[in-house]
Amino acid sequence: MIDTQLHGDVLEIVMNNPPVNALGIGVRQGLAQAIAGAQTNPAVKAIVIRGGGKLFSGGADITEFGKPFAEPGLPQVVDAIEASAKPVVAAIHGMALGGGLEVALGCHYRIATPETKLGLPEVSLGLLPGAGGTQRLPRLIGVEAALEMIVSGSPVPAAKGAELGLVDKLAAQDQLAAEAIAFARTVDGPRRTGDLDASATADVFERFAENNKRKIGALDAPKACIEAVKAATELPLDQGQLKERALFTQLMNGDQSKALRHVFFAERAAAKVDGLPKDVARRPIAKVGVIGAGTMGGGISMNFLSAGIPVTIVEMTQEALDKGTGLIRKNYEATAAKGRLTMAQVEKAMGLLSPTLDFDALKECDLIIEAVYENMDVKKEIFTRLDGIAKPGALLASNTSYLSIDEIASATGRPQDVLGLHFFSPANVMKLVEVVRGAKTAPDVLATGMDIGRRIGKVPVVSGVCYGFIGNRMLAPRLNGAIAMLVEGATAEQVDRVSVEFGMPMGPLQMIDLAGVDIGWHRDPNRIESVRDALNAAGRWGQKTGAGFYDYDERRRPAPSPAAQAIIDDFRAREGVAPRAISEDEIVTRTLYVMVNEAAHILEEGIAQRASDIDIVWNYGYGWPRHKGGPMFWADLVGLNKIVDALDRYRDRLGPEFTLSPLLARCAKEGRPLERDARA
Ligand code: 3H9
Repeated sequence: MIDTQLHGDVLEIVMNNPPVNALGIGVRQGLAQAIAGAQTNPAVKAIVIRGGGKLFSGGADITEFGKPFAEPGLPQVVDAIEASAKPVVAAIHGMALGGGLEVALGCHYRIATPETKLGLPEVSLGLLPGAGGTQRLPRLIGVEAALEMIVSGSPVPAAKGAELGLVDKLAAQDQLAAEAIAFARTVDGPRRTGDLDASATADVFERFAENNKRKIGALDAPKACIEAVKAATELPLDQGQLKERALFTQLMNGDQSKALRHVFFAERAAAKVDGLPKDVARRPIAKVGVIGAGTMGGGISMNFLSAGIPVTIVEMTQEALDKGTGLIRKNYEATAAKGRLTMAQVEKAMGLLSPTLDFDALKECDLIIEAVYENMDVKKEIFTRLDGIAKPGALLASNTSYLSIDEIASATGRPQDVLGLHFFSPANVMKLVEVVRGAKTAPDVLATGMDIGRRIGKVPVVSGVCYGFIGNRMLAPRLNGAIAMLVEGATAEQVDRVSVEFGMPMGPLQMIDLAGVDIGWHRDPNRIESVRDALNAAGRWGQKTGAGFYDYDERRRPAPSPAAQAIIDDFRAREGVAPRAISEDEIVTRTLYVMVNEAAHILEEGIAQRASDIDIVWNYGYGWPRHKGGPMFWADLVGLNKIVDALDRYRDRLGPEFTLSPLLARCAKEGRPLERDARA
């Protein structure tokens, strides 16, 4: 894992631990031995450390976390590097992240290629830099810049690193090793971490915490990062490192970091498709067609346009086409107004869009995505038509949120080319795409669907065919439970508060207001069979009409609605339901535990490949708080017995469609987590 080579009087130490040169025990031992050996070798005058392959290092080996650490630990290795009596130069390319950057900070000098990114992203794993990073970085670049890097976790490019004093010299990629060796010969001996200028730091921590209050919220790691950097201003290096270590260990053992580490690996696992050979050939996608220029069709198109892929968008009427195209432009211009795009980029994206009323124009496309309203007959008609137009081998995708991909595919003579690509609203923003694998979807079609998702910056997750796929199928019992509790006596604010306090971006009723109370409504104002019917009949269709379960102001901020409450009270009275007090326990059961139960059904039926995929769906499609892992991870944390007991307790209120998942019951009984191997 460590290769060494003597170039005259300079020892080159190369970390070789593909794919990211993680600093696992083998690398740590190798580094420690090489540094120690260099001290006693009179032929060595200076040392260069670099990474083999595509980067310097992606940091500590995260797979070792949560287990007992093997010696030497990374802090010891970094201390040994800094203590070297012979100058040590880090030659950095690609990335130096987390422990990787901490190794570089232990080195006396740093030389990097201009493309390099340097960062301490530990905070996104619910941790802090635990190998001296919180103590050395502020001493090197100042407290404010260090706080920013450590608490945001965002890497900086090498040029910025040079401005900050983090990088001493830039060198082109093909010159890096040679320049680092030459540089090592010229430096003035070891240069160790200096003292911190504490004079300018009086109120910086309070100000920083205040300015970032919203981002930090309930997260433990950013708070601990601030505390650790503060310690750098108060304590000598060795004592500061002890404080850092204590905070690191505390975070490592906490549930938030466990959850965030789970999400890190879950996201990577989701990219892997069961039963699909890794090397299956992909079909080339150079041109995309989108059918329907409504909100979804427009948002979907933007993803491809932004990635530089031309899109032909088809509508039925010129009016709808103009409206849709106008909305795409408006969205791009709004992003430009916020400074996140230049107008040249807007024009470039719009230049790749070909709006047309001519369905035949789709014959050029390698991937065609249907994004019309949810009606099976309409979708089948479109796919039959597509079958006659699309070129051989084109991927035919539906953005349906609920309907059967198999039935849609049956309308074509090429069901092997058909799949679901289910985007989440707003489709240009939300990262999730459910890639729906039909019974006949060909392996290369599925693999291409996953690839194209990643190419446009999404997180694709495979789902089997069922009503609502993974995400929306779990949403149904959550929304039904929320509405039923209103009829039984809860208020909308009471129900939604539980989810918001949990960390979701909004509660279930706020979500219905956002999506539209009228979705799926029969449109007969005299037929009032549910609270939704009653609200719809009164014109309360949600945010778009300024009124739904809540009242909305012009900036779409919700306020409790006496009018909605009166409609609910009236409906309750008509149904002869006596209102009762609804406890928080019941709200949790009927809005969260029911989702876990539905997810267990989904897992058991093989609709989701693995429990962690379900977590990713809820993280990226619905804003489940990452520091709570995802519904399945969270369920294991809460305790499956507790969930099953609660579901049993409220079983008579969960509706006739409720059935306890046998998998959930079994895992609870056997004390087995849902998360691992749950279908075995
Ligand atoms: C830390 O350093 C703590 C220290 O302060 C203190 C210690 C005492 N470890 O993402 P990819 C795997 S905390 C183990 O697809 P890319 C990954 O699971 C660490 N494994 O590649 C995947 O495996 P598989 C701070 C790791 O090119 C494979 O490598 N560092 C690690 O798209 C390829 O990964 C970070 O938070 C790791 N550190 O992106 C950086 N990193 O193929 C974490 C990756 O089996 N890493 N793997 O699915 C990243 O952000 C990205 O991997 C990176 C490359 C940007 C480096």
